[in-house]
Amino acid sequence: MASEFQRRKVVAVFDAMDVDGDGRLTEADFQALARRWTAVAGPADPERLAAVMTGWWPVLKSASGRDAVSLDDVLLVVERLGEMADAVSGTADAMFEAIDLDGDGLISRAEYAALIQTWNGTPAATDEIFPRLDLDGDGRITRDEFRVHWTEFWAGDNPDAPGTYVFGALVE
Ligand SMILES: [Ca+2]
Ligand SMILES: [Ca+2]
Ligand SMILES: [Ca+2]
Repeated sequence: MASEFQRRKVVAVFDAMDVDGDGRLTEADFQALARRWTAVAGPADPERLAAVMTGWWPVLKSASGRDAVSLDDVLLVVERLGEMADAVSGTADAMFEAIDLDGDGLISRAEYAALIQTWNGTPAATDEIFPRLDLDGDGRITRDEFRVHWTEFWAGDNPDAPGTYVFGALVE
């Protein structure tokens, strides 16, 4: 069973992904997220960004076996993620490539802020979160740092872990 804390994290992300607010995730939600991302991404290749965001959909669809995915479906998938370490780190790498808008192999503050704006639909403060994710304090998030946070978010159960905040301050 997912813990209460994991459930709260998943609820927050589910609500962000459910762009049309009908309580189910469908392909249309991911297309809407992809449009939002390309709108805030500046000069980055819009097709590449859209491919990453809409790429979530077939994964969720096949993991849940449904055409419209409910919160409970997502929770069932998340419960199995602890045994799917390779899949989790694969999605971490795909997301990293998309967040790294200028392709320099690092996530800057501005690139992270663009991700959070996509996720929330509005600009949101990231000044307090970014330093927590930047484990070595060099002002950039490396691929290895991101992989640690991403895995913690999806498969971990520690409210104090920096990875809890990888999608912004969704969990209060
Ligand atoms: Ca929806
Ligand atoms: Ca970059
Ligand atoms: Ca760093």
